[in-house]
Amino acid sequence: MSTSSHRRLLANAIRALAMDAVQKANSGHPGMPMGMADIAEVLWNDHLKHNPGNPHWPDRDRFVISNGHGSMLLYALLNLTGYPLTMDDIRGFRQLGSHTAGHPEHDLHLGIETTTGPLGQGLANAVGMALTEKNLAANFNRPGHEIVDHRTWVFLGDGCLMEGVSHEACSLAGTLKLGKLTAFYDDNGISIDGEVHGWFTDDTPKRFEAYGWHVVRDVDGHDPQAVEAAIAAALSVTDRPSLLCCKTIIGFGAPNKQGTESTHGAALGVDEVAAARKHLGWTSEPFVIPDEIRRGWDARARGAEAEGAWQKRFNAYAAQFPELAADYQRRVEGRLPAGWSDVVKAHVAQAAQATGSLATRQCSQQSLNAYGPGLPELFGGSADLTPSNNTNRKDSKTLTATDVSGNYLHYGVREFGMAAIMNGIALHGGLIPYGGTFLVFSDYARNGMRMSAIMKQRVIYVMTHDSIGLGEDGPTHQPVEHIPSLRIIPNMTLWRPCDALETAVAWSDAIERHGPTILALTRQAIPAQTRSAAQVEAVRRGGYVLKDCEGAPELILIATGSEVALAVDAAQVLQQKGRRVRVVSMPCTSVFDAQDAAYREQVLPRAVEKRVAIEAAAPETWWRYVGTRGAVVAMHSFGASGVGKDLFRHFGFTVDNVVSTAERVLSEK
Ligand SMILES: Cc1ncc(C[n+]2csc(CCOP(=O)(O)OP(=O)(O)O)c2C)c(N)n1
Ligand SMILES: [Mg+2]
Repeated sequence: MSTSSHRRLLANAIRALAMDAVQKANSGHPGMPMGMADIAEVLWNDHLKHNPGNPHWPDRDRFVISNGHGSMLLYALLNLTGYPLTMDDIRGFRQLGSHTAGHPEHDLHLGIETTTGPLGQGLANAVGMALTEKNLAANFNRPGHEIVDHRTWVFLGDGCLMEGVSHEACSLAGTLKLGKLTAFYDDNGISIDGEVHGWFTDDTPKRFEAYGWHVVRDVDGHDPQAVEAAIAAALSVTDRPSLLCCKTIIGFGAPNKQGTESTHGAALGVDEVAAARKHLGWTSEPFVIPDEIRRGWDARARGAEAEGAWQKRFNAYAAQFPELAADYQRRVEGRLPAGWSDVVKAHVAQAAQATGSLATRQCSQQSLNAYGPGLPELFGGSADLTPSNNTNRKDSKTLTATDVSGNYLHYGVREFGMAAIMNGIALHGGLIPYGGTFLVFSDYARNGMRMSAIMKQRVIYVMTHDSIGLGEDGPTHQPVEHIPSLRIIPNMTLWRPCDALETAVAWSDAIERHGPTILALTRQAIPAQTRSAAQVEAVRRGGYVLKDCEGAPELILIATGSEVALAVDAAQVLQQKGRRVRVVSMPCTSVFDAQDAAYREQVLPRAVEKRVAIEAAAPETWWRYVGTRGAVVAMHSFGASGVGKDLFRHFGFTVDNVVSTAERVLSEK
């Protein structure tokens, strides 16, 4: 334990680095790091369990800055405690190619746990991390062998609490009694527009108490002893998450600007930086940390010791429970079990035999039943649509506050919270999360889905009721623009399978992929297609020839999901009329795009310029496949309330319309 004045000195190192880096970049947010420095100093020096020498240590505490504009706080902490984040990295704050991006970008090698910046989501990520810890502990720990035993700490600001997602995530965290989650609220009374009392007057402590949290009020965030006491209180309450409401002064130490919004998101200015140096008694040059202060922060020896002690305990555990230990190691490293590819092969072979009609949401459930039992890390859930999304499987066991060992979470009606919590689960490691809702409500979840994509996390979105085909619920529930708009998110993989086989392949691809996947699935039954062995094999390429003609085709129909059968029927009519027509099923455009040029040319020969794409969604993403001489049978308006079959007819998804569209395309010069 250090004395108060020494502690202040240590905290001032964060303040100096933050104001200097922001000043050098002439861009960034000095206010939060300067305001939360004292809290961070106590947490990191006295409580955080981590090893700068190994940011991958699976039993490390997780630390998340949800008010991610305060990224310089994290970079300063990582540098000072001994992670391989150098002073050059800090000098390069916010510059292209540096590791010190404007907002933290997930980079575990440096100890950056998650990408934050969209306010509120870091808090939800932390909920997912704490939940995962609790679940893994319940499944892996044995009496006397607590090999999973770490905490999740999260910093957040007024903005995080104003955001609705904080409600979704924290309400669920309270219900699930995530006792090892501790949140530090930077209660500085300031957001960008000024003093928050004009737009944020919630009684935050009462709000969190109502969620079932343990709340410590009125902590002086600049008094290390008060912070210490608040943390001690949090540690003593094990059956509820804790919110420590810390009163701070934004920009603490900048004598003329502290306490005002002017410190939030702009460089302090040369004069104010100089004044702050004087005010804080900080005499070092920019980007120079005196040795004594560096020693005070250096956590490498302590970290190595902590991990070494854990490793010893883990070795004892492994000696007694070798299978559990091997499974734990496999899962935290994100490796699939031995024999996984055999499981996929068997299920795919079975799905290839499917006949008759089935909704792809039901096909999806069959795949879950095939893949789930051998994959204990497959962690399901739904935003209160389990019977509609068919996300439960025969080995599903509901996770509850009293039995957290389950592999299925009822997220409640919280689509955004579910997405952001799943990101936290995936980031933590040890579980592969999937969660269901209606595709139309991807809008609610969307920024969380985008964050999965930015961070390339293995999160699987099971999104059913994927078109007007859902029927009577009407236009509020019928996705139109969703499929194309989700397809264009970089790193996002969207599969829209047409039957059991394509669904089986889509699921295996999602589980194997390092990045997020959306499975767009039908509510209504659609017929199984028949395929040759080569075609079965080709599904994993994202697009393939499903029906071909004698000789070179003069026209190609391209379809996905529920429209594949329509394309097949239309092709048959066209063939009967003497036309040479090929049908391409394209369940996943991005996977198809990633195939080699020769394969793509084989499926969609450049010479065949007459093409018609058919998809019950907005047409935009198909023009690049059909070209200017092609056409798209698509949705050009919102849907309507009615029987699904009637809607397909009404909106032109009929054999007649596809045939006449194809004939028009063929007739055009
Ligand atoms: C979802 C989202 N909306 C808006 C922003 C832009 N923004 C960044 S910080 C901020 C104000 C945050 O206030 P507070 O959390 O109190 O931070 P402080 O100024 O106290 O550091 C806003 C609106 C954002 N990053 N994320
Ligand atoms: Mg604030």
